[in-house]
Amino acid sequence: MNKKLVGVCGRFAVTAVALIILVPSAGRASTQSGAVHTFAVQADTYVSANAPSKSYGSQPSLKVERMPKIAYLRFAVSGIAGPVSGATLRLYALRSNSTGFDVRGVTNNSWSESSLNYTTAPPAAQQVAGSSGRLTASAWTSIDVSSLVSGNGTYSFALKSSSSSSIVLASKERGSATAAQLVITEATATSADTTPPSAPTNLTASGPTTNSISLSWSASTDDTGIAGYRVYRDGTLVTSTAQTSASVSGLSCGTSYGFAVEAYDAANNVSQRTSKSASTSSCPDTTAPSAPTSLVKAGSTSSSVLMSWAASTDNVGVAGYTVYVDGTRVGNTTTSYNFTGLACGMSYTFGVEAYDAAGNVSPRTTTSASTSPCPSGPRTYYVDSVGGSDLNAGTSDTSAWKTLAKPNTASLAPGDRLLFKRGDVWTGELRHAGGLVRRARGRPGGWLLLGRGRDHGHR
Ligand SMILES: [Ca+2]
Ligand SMILES: [Ca+2]
Ligand SMILES: [Ca+2]
Repeated sequence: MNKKLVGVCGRFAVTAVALIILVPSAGRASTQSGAVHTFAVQADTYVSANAPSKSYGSQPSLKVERMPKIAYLRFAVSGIAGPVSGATLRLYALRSNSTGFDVRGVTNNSWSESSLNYTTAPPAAQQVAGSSGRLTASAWTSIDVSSLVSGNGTYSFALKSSSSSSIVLASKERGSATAAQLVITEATATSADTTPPSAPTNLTASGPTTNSISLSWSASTDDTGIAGYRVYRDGTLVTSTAQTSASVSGLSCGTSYGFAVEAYDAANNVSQRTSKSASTSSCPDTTAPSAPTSLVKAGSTSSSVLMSWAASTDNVGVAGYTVYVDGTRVGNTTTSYNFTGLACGMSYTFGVEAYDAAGNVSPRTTTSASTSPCPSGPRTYYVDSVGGSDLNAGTSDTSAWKTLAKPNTASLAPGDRLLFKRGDVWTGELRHAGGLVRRARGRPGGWLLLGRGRDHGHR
């Protein structure tokens, strides 16, 4: 096959200098709007019914007439980026002709100009794509074949005529300056934009939940306008939007992700990506603390019990303990609690639960313990105006009361005794529950015993 292809579109050789003058606007499609591409014919020949087995592919001319003689031309179209707005077949007439020829499409592109003859010629379409009209000798004629050319690909055309005299056109063997051409114009709107948008800025992640994060960013700019944005999560496209924000869902709790956003325009020119890392909210705590252990009585009085226990553990952290006495909640604390207001000599069931900040509660640990026995027999109280204190319990010489106010208001039972430090001085009356204390007598150990409780034994 003779493939002496002379392409003007971005790959013309020195032999095509003359064509630059003929088609000055030829250039690269991707950088011009309404770019024009000119393609030199790839193969051309004609067939004749007078010599059905003869091939004319190497002849310097193409002949067309009613007899019939039919010319075939083939073009290879490439480098068209966008839609085609127009296609023109150009042929150089060597003789004038008043009738001219019609152009039809040929779907079979596998023919060879060196072997094509009338017998083997592929059929031409019934539909006429365009007509040349009158031909002038030594001049170009142009036929609109836009209906046959849609973009890149191979195209074959058949030229037929009702003229009784031969139409004679230049074939490529006559020279590249007069060889047939197919001139294709790209649509303007979609051929112009090769400039990508600017990268989105100020990418911000906000409002994290356990499974979603909101993203927002400042709009990109573009010479022809932003068509939209694509959002990526760890490099995987997750959504496209025309807005400048997006919510990415389906995430895992307590996890860091790398997000990126890019802008694109109508021609799908894509900006650089802007990225940002962000984490979802921490996973919810649904695990309860362990039950407290080693719950024991650490001390007691006749009206209180001090309980202590070993700390519970938790996947996040123990926030506190709830304590119970005989099933009644009485308060929160750390790893000990002093239960007060109890009756003397009684057994109680003490319980404790651990809880965490999410409100998960451990099983309750319980144990029984008793208050100290109830006091029995007469009680003795001490009053010391020098070394005592009314904040003391008054039940021993080292915890003596100080003033008369305490013995005057103390709840005394029959047989109870009040001991006053010998040598001390008190001002005022010593009274108790309506009756004066009457008797006093000395006693070893430096204390003065005053009276007997039976003198005012009512309560
Ligand atoms: Ca030829
Ligand atoms: Ca653009
Ligand atoms: Ca927990």
